[in-house]
Amino acid sequence: MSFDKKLKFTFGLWTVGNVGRDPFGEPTREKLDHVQICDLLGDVGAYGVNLHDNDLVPIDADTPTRDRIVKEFRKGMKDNGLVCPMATTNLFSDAVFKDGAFTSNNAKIRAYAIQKTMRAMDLGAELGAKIYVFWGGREGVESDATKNPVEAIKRFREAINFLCEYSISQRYGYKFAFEAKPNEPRGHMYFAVTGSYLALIPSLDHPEMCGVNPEVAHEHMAGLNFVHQVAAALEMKKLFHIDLNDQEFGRYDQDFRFGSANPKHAFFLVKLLEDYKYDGPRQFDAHAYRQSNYEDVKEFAKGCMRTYVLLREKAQRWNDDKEIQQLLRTINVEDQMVSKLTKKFSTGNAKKLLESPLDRVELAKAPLPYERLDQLTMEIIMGAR
Ligand code: GLT
Ligand code: MN
Ligand code: MN
Repeated sequence: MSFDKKLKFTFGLWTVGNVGRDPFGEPTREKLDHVQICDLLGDVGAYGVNLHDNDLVPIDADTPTRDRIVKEFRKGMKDNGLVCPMATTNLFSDAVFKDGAFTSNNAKIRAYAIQKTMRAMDLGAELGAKIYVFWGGREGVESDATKNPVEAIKRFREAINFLCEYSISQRYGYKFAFEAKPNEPRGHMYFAVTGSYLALIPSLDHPEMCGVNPEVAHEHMAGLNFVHQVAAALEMKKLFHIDLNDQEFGRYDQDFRFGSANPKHAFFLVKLLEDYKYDGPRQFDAHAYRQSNYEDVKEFAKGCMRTYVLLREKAQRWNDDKEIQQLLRTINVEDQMVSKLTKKFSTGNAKKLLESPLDRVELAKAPLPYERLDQLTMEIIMGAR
């Protein structure tokens, strides 16, 4: 099986390598090593593989061990035609990060988190990664008695400014992509939604290097419309990476196969990415059901990619549909005269606008056949059109 490389379908080592552990149960699958995971991704026709430092190199590995593992992994990637577009740091598993990494109350832990990230950036650069993701898994609190939230933002900014300079000084050419999540594993996490990072970025020393990595599940957990979060990032030219998966609204972090829980949202997401020609990696940050064996894990991985491709075809069908296009012309009412006035403020335009005869009763009569439009959309999604 192979998928269009231009779509840049990637999986983290931690996704197809997930062993089925959850807070209530032990693993249900044997652990695969890094080369076996490359083989699995090669089999299913993926474009690339991403990693946290410790998905590949154990936290306590000495240098010869690290170098051996990296060499094996590079061979595994090469043998399977895989690239590594993105790398990141595990700043959440080890006990040292139990109260945060960049936002820890302890200056030495903050320094260790930065040091660990510098080493992980070296590793990523060695593997060819150009995108560096920051998911602040432990950056938060259970009780606001324990940490000053204003200080936390300042500490986070300081760490990122430092690491931007590190990337520049090493000529790594990284783009940083921040990933938001509202809660889990912390009771409350800072930078809860993608918009929080979009607001932080202009306050950084190198805003041009920084963007976001939104994840479907993370915004759905908060009951938000993911498509709108991604649209904001796209419009601001800040969509540097994306984590595709699925999630029932209001539940724990489920990381389901892409499109498996909310196909209608997934359709609009794919349509948005395709209409706006997003050309970064499409990472599936998801894992197979705990019941699956590795044969079924492959079905899971192929399913993520296949669903994306199918929804992409449906988005094209939607764009080509004559009746839909006719409806779009009906609902989007253009008027050159007034648009000229509202495009940019001037005292002249303001005066003319105040004098314009805009009859609210007449305007309210314009037809909005949204039921028809949405039904046609559903018929396309359901394959009836
Ligand atoms: C972890 C998390 C993901 C993040 C990964 C990057 S790790 O699996 O749930 O959403 O993208 O750190
Ligand atoms: Mn993610
Ligand atoms: Mn998730």
